[in-house]
Amino acid sequence: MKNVLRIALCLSLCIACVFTAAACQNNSVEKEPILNGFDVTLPDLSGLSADKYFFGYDEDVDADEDLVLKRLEEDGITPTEDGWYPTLIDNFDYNADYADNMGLDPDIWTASVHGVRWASQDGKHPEYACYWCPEMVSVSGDGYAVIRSEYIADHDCEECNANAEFFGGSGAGRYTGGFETRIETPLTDDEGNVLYNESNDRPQTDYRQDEYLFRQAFGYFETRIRLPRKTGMWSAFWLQSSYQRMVDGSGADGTEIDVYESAFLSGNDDVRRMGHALLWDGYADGAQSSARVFDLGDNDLYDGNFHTFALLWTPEYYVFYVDGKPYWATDDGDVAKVREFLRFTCEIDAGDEWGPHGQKIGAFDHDGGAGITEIDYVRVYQKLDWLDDIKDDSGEGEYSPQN
Ligand SMILES: [Ca+2]
Ligand SMILES: [Ca+2]
Ligand SMILES: [Zn+2]
Repeated sequence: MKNVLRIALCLSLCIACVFTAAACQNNSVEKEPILNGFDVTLPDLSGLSADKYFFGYDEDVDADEDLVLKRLEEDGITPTEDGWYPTLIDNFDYNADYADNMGLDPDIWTASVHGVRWASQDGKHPEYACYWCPEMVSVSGDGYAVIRSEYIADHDCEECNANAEFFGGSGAGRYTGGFETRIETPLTDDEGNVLYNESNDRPQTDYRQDEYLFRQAFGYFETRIRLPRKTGMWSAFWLQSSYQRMVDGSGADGTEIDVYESAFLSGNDDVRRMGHALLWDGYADGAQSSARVFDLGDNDLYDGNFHTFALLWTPEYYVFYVDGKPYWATDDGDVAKVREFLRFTCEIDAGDEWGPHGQKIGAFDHDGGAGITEIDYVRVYQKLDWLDDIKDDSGEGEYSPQN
């Protein structure tokens, strides 16, 4: 169960708006980039191949310049003059060997686990909840990772069926999902049965028990995506730390970094907006966040074309880019110094039509086909200069409870 994003978006932005609608309507949309004097130059990656590459995930190597250079040499890779080198390049080319992992390279990705993402807020229609099922993730012959978001009247999946008590019992529901570089395992009882929270029907997890296929601190993260053109849902590319919930007054020990959230397909005047967010110190008492929504001018992200979304994460600040243009540069939350995993996820509204960033996103249409999110590639690079600044997870501070 992935409640991180939901809680993040809800508590900090969405639910807050439900209860403070007046404040919500005043949510400002920035007309101009906010760069705060930081150097927002895109890294010069020319000379580096864009072919598929995976440095691997090895904390005994990834922060040691000598060991990094040794491995790169073994892999036939020479860093750029500025010290940039690739760590994860996946173009999502179809590979029959990956069929058992929803088409995704099992060395890099897991499909996000089953769960009730959002309980239905329509009492007459409990099946209007948003469910996550790995079967909504696939890789197409066109070379795209695809996440489907769809109302399915007769959803049929072994694990969904086995957990019918949590999935409405009829197989009907609003289904979507995601994939990530984390291995999340819900907590189980002695007999291996998933433990659910009685209060909200969500599987119990403890993020401190997460394992990873890939994590990185700092670098340049770029993805090319065709956004889903359907109301009542959104997609996102984000980074997360399993220690985001350690409440110590800082995000240096782990910050949710929302590179983009496509929540603005609701009304023609809204489609040229994009939101970016930072959230740290959990999602309950003590939770802190910083977010901005920008007016993208003539750039319509819902024109049916692919668009790029990128993050430059230095030890001192973050820069958020859309189609190569920097919109927000900030050091809010002290800037995370720890390794974080990657996530691509979709969300469906469960009845209140609120999305992230205090935006009404419309009702999710049960007809008219699935919302299709297509990810052409993700490319991650690291810079040699920054390896010394990587910090191990401290695990200090108070762990923010589940909510
Ligand atoms: Ca913290
Ligand atoms: Ca591709
Ligand atoms: Zn399923």
